[in-house]
Amino acid sequence: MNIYWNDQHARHAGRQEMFRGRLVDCHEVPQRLQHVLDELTRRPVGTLLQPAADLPLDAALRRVHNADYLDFLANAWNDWVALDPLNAERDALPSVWPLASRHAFRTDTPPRNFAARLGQYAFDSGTPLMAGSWAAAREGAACALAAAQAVLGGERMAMALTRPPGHHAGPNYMGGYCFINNAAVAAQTLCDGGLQRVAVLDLDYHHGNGTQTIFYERSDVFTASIHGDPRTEYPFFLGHADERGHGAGEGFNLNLALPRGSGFEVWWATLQSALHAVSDFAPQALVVPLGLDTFEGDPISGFKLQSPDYLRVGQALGQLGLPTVLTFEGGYAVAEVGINTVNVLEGLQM
Ligand code: SP5
Ligand code: ZN
Repeated sequence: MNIYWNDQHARHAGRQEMFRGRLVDCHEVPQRLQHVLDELTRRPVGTLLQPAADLPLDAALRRVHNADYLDFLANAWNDWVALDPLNAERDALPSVWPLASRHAFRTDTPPRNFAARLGQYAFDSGTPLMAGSWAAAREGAACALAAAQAVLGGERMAMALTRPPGHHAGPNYMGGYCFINNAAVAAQTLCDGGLQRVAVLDLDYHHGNGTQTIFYERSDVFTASIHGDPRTEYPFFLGHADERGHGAGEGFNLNLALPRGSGFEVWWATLQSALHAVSDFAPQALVVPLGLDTFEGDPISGFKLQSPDYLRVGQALGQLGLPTVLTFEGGYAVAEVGINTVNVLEGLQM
């Protein structure tokens, strides 16, 4: 299996995120990816590669994100520092938003103030943006593009080992530690490479809201997500069972929400339902946004999977027999995230 890893990832290392009225240390840290690399050295289940420098990355990004949002990201750090030179020492976090409410705030009058623009393009205050965030996110997306191209070229499996993660990023917004939706880049690349039907099966603890939104009106990309019930779990405002797609996409989105505290038995049964739905769609390829925050030791999540369970998860995915691209999403039990990730990759190849 080809594993494209993002050698720019550590340029994104947010310091603090807003949580319940305080700034707390970031959970999404560079050591996460380093632990996966270390485990891959111990158990070389794939070939570590870097994406080629000449990939058509900008075109691929524009296929899933709006041009104004990409421009915003590309210039965000300079704009943040221009707002106040002392900002060079601080990560950017939003603090004001155009809340959607009838006759309330307008979104058709783009503000010039950068703090307002950040609020326009970010849906939470838990996603710090810093000097290297754009470079890291871009290179991560290049990994997703390279992985999809490898699969189009005949590889059975490829992984984009990236941070920052991607599945919360929508067409024109960041949030949930995500800037560019790497799984959506991979899925769209597979479509643009000639595949008629691509399935996305999101296994992160949190609902893959960005991916759902990006493909919500499409019947060529089936999106499914198993996640903590949004009535109690982040991202709260999407991920419910009655969201089934819209227009041509009606019936092509599946949300399987489970209560906080769910263990492997119920999660596994839910995975079987998701795999049946994926098979019924008869996709030509599969994209798996792989979050390891379903682990029992995860500090911000509420499922109870154990390390050996991830071998079975990988095996079940492999048994679909589909060309498969994986992207690295959440997973904040830093010491175990390498073992759990490589367990999935090992299971996939059993
Ligand atoms: C990719 C991904 O997994 N994103 C998850 C984003 C979750 N952000 C909100 C988490 C808030 C939890 N903060 C808990 C602090 C306890 N000390
Ligand atoms: Zn997550």
